[in-house]
Amino acid sequence: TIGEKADEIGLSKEKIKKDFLQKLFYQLGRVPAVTTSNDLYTALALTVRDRVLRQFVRSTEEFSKKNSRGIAYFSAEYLPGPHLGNNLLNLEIVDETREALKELDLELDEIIEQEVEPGLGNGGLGRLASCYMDSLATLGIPAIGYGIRYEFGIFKQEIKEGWQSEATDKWLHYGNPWEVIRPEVSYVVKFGGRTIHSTNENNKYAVEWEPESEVVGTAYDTPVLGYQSNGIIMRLWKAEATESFDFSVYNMGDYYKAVEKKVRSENITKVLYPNDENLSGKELRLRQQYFFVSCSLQDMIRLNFVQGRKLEEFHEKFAIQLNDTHPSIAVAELMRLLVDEHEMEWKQAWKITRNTFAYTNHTLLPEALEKWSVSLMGRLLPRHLEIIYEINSRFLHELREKGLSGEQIARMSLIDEHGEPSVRMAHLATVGSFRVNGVSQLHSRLLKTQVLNDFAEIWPDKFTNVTNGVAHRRFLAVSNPGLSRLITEKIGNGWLTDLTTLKRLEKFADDEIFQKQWMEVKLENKKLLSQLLEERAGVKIDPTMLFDVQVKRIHEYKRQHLMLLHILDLYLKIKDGKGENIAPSAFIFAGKAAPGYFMAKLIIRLVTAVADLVNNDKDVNKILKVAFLPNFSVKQAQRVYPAADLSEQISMAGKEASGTGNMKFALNGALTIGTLDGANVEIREEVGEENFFLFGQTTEEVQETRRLGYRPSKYYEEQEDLERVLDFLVSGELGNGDHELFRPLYNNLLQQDPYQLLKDFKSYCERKHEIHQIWKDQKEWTRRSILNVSRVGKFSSDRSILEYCQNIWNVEPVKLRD
Ligand code: 26W
Repeated sequence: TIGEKADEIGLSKEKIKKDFLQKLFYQLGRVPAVTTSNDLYTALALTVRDRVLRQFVRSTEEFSKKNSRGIAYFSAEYLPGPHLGNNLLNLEIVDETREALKELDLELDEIIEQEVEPGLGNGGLGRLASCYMDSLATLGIPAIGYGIRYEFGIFKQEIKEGWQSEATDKWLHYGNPWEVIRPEVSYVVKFGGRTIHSTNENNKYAVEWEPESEVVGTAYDTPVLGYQSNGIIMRLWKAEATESFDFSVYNMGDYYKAVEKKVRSENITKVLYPNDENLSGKELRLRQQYFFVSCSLQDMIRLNFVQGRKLEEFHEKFAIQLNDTHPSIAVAELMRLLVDEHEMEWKQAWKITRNTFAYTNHTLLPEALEKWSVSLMGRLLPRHLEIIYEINSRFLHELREKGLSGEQIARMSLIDEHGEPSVRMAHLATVGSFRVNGVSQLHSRLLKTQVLNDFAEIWPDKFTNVTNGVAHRRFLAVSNPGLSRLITEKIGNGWLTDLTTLKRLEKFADDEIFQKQWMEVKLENKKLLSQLLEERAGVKIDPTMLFDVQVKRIHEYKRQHLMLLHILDLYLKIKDGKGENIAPSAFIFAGKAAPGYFMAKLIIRLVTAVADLVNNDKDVNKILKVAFLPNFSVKQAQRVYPAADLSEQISMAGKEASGTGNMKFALNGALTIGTLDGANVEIREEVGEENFFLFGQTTEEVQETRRLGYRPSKYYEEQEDLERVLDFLVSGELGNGDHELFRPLYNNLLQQDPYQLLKDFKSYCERKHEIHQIWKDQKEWTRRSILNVSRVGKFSSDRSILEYCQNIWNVEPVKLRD
């Protein structure tokens, strides 16, 4: 029977309870009467991990039987979010576990709360990698995610006197029950030194790399479970010294040297760089990139041999997806391994390399396109620099034969000769890959016509698009149980594996009873977020207000300050007694600023200043509230999206590659106000233009504005409202009477305004006005909310991964059944 089966594989309530108590006793040395919350969490996590590992082992067996092409996802960042709740959902044992704990007088949700998530990424790119892991597992693709096990992840953000302050993220402090250490899976990685070129005894040209130092990388595996059965692993590398303590040392001096060496080696995986934009010349960052790439490629070559394959078949056995250029040194490293270590001919090695890699670009921002100075690369990776030069000279030769102009060839070269010579990593990745993709239709088009235009012209078929998607099981099923239940009641639970079935909700959009239930769920979610905001931001918010939300990394191009200018405009109107058309609104912000990014930190300071002003003004605070939720993370995100009414996606057109928060909001029933940027374009196409609040210039208009010589002060001079709001920034009424506090922002907007806020301000305010009128008609708002959810089926990461399978990797899902 089903019950017996569940019992046998540990999925029954009884089995879960028994194992939980055993873990508590035997692994933690505790009995229920004396436990800390962390003991309870750890015992439950270990109980669940056993079940996850079982699925993983079975999938691995299944995959190796099929012997299909395996996918290695190379990413310097992952943001898996809390594991426990997600794994319970995927194992389909949420209720059983809740019951089992209840019998022990314990509350599942409280235990889930205890988890500290791995913050091993900055934002969109890292979270996307984890969404893809979820879908790869669910779809049964033989895949492995390679990355770095940072000891300290993205900093913990605190707000002190209105400013962001950073604290270390000690995510491993309480231990990590989800990972399995594999001490036997470890590789040596070399750095520095010199190369020796010679002709060996067989008269073969050979290069030897005599490094200055070495470190060892050890694998830490975290199983990632897909929905209902499959499991894959995320394999993260930790750096250690080659011999941690050399006991053969003869004197104390040597002993201390050995200790120092150990410390220096372990530095490599100490900390994640908290930048998601320019990061020039940081040697440790290049060390991190090379370290994880080298371990991963050595691991794959070992697997290739274990499976009895020839190295010549490497590209048939594997495809490697490069998550941005961060791992792109892999192109040179694979060449080195094949040519130098395995004595393969250059031509054959190059063919294998070019048929192994595919590259995803995630940004058009010029300052975020990675470059490494030739001198740094030569010092740290002397052999790789030679290989890059060789790849380049052959490539440029090809271009000359094609008859390209000198100018064009210089533009395409892997080496940038302007100023300090440097290696253009995006060019290396493009030349070394069989496919290059952008992450939304608009972004892929801009990639082809602008940033990588020269390459697209010679290799049109290399370029393609895969629009991003999100793990809807995490961002709807796990994080919004109320809405999930309501949806499942109406259309069944098929949406868990096929999000497009949400379409079936469409016919209930006008159903008044359904609308009422829909509103009730949203209100419950808003109450929960209100509680959180009261605890964490000290702001009391009436849950019936319009929740108008912008959560994402703080960046000028994302224009959090455009939203702030509008809030100040509303504030001033209310003060003038002209607030009658304003819908009571709570403006909610969250997001981290790179620690060295002054403008972004000043924008956070402006949020807290506006919050102080608005929340403490008796004339205003019945109508407006402003809150900054500190330390945005996957965990926080899961509480924010379900409670949002309005999603702010207001970047300057042409700057946001895709955005993925936009999808998470829409999936949870928020309407969007947005520009025609990134995936907003496709969201609008799906939900219908009448259900999307569009404003601002298009990418082409933005570029035209710039070409004609943009003068932001013109808008200041022409628009009274705008003038008043901008002047208010330096009036002393914000930030405890300090006139100068926001002067840099004021000057920047009036003098340069690189992201054209002033130009888009008017159309943004007009749209907001319209939104406030529609909000007053709650039925109409709810109808649109239902339509939004029913039409965003496209944005599941399952769909994205299937496109990668078909258009890039050429693999088919291996479905595993119980
Ligand atoms: C050099 C340091 C650095 C670190 C990270 C530069 C750039 C990055 C990332 C590429 C920034 C990032 O997360 N990009 C975002 O990727 C998402 C997933 O594709 C997109 O949805 C976002 O639009 C894009 O900004």
